[in-house]
Amino acid sequence: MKKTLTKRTIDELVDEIKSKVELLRGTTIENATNKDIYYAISSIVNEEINKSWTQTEENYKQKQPKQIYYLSMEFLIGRLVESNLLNIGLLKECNEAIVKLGYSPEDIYAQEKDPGLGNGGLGRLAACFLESMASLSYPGHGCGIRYRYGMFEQRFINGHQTELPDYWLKEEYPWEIRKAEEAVEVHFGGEVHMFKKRNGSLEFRHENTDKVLAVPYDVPVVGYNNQVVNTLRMWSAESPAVESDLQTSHTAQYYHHLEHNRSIEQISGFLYPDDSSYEGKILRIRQQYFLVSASLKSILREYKQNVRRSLAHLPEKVVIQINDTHPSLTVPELMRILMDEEGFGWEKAWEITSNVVAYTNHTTLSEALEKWPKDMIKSLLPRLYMIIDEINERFCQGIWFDYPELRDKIPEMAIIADDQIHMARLAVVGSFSVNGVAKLHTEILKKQEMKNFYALYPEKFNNKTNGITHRRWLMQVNPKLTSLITETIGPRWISRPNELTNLLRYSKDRPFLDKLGQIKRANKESLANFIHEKTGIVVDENSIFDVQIKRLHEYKRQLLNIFHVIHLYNELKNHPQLDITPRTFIFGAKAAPGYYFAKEIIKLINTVASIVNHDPEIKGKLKVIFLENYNVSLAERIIPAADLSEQISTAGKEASGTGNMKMMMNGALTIGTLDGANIEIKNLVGDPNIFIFGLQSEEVFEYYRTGAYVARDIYNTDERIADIMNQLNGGEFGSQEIEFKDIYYHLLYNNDPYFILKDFDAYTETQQLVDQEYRDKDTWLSKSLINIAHSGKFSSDRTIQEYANDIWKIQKQ
Ligand code: 26V
Repeated sequence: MKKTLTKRTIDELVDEIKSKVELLRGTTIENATNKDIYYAISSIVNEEINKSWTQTEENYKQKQPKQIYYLSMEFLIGRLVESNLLNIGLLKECNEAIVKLGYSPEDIYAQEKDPGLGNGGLGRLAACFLESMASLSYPGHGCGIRYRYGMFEQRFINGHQTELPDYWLKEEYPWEIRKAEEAVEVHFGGEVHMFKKRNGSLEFRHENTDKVLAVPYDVPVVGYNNQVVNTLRMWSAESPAVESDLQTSHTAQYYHHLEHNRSIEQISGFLYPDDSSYEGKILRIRQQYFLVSASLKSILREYKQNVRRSLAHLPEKVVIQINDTHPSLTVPELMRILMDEEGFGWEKAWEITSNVVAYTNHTTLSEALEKWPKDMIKSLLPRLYMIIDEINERFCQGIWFDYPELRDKIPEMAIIADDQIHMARLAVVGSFSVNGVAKLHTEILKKQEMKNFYALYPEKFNNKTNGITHRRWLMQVNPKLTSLITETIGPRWISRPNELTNLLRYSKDRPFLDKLGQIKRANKESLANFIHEKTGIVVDENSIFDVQIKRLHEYKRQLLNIFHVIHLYNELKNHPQLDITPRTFIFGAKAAPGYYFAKEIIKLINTVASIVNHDPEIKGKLKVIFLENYNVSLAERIIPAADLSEQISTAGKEASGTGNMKMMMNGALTIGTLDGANIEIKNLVGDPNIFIFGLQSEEVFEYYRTGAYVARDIYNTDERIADIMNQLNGGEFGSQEIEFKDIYYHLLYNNDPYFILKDFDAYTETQQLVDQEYRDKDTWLSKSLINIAHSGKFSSDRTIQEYANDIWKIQKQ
């Protein structure tokens, strides 16, 4: 039986907020700060959520449906107050109540710290998936790490990125509940002893391990309008030492204890901020094992409590989806538990494990693939090493005997090779499903990156094109557009986002397009105000808002974008009368702290910005805005205001992209390469409604194979490029001298590995087309509408439905 939501009038909400402020915050409404109001509201929301949370758990206990556990080192959940209000159906009422009390909803909601527990796309995808699972009434939960420090806070000092620690737990985080009684122990190190049992079988005892206490903090995942509340369980590492341990008269021992505790707490100390280059750091592997071991223990305990059947039936009741290879120790750890603790033999344990685990691949960049030095695993996780070694032996033997045609491929398929453990290979071998995140990406996995494995296990491979939750990324961030859509086609699109295609009928409807234009305009005004507040720079709301927001990486080619800006600037300096459509280039990007070249690009963009923005000869036709500290909250401000969405990665390199979908859903047109999900966007909206340019992935691969591309030839023949390059090499930019020699030398001496110079001509030409087309307001708006109308396909509800049908085989509850 479902409990229904307590519906409130605005006046009732006002009264509740008042009384919460008094009860919880010990102050009166007259003296309440924004923070007081925020905590009062979150408490009201929590009371509402908690009823459904217990109800949902009760329901799962009784019905015992198959449960999905989404294991991820990152969950980039963003602020929760607005999305929880939206999903329980109180957002509008709450906004009005806040206004009635004389406060601003925006200021109240901004009191919440945005937890930066992820790097970018992979972590945000995990958050969208949890929200969709709850909204579709699927029993799916997240398991992650409660890092004390999230993604660093980015500041620009003289145009350089600097990193500040993000201590997001300084004030109480109202959405988490510590569940001390559900803590589990995780064991590191130690020695493995082997015994021969009487029946001749072997027994392994793992002794003298370092024990770490994993304490769960649960965050509710609220479904939309369905009273479902699932759980995101995040583990925190604590010392299991009891107090008496510290009662010692030996100072040395005392310090030793403190030191030891500190090193334990380090495990959930901070998020690693590099998302594209792998380094075999011991702390990172500790984090991974900590997540995997704690989550498995909690999953199996739950199974035993509720299902009360042999673990042989685990695959009927549990799927563990691993988000990239980061949690791939799930395979040997589950094997260990089943064999050493539950008494299964190898074959049965393997059958269970490989039917529970499913693996999602998120990148083909070789520098991001995880390979752990085998000695490191051997000393940190000796029993797991033995199991991985055995998995590897059996796997290689299996190929040798059963697939003689693949014999010569064994060195490139072996899980342990060159003294390293190849985690992607372990994940593929130990799982029943391997999926890519967009059509092209999955094809590249099958035909290139993992072709040997595809030959071996064709049935495992499948595609699940990414998606985004339209509740946060349309309804929450763009309420005006949401109302217009609902007024026009009714509210059914909210539960069936594909029905956004009903908007296509209005693609020539003047009054409708006018309203669409007014909404974009209003969103641009509010972003312009924000920009002014933050940077002091005034931007022209009639200009094209040209947006590139994503992690800074060479393959994403922010450098190509800024080359285009420099080119336009040079053109305007040489031809002051040049007729160009005014543009505001908006950037948001964090670079990994150790990624020198990415940081040079940040410095270059900031340098160009400071010159262009203050040059009177440009007459405000160009503005370059690089907003600091790009994160989920900032994305929510920028995306509804974007006219043009920059998705310009070197073809074949961006697995999917999800920012492309968010901007499309908010009516931006895409300028992009045929890469990742851009291809699927293009196939839906059609060529006239997207700006595609540049090399295709096949051509890129061909150039890598033959080495036929010579960057210097372009430098020698294209004057525009020679000019820009020479400016970087200590030349004049405006009235200033600038120097970015490393960029200059890198492009020429490393032969421009991401084809910036090669694609420059096609890119600038396509940008000229954008410039022309933007002048025809009605046609642009019509194209914008066509993009919105086709964006329903990219709701993560569709993605989750596909995971549920094809991989998880689960039913809605
Ligand atoms: C890799 C590493 C390497 C070791 C250090 C820590 C760390 C943290 C994260 C990662 C993940 C890299 C893979 C990734 O983020 N892929 C992105 O996944 C998005 C969601 O599927 C997709 O849209 C992007 O195209 C893809 O780049």
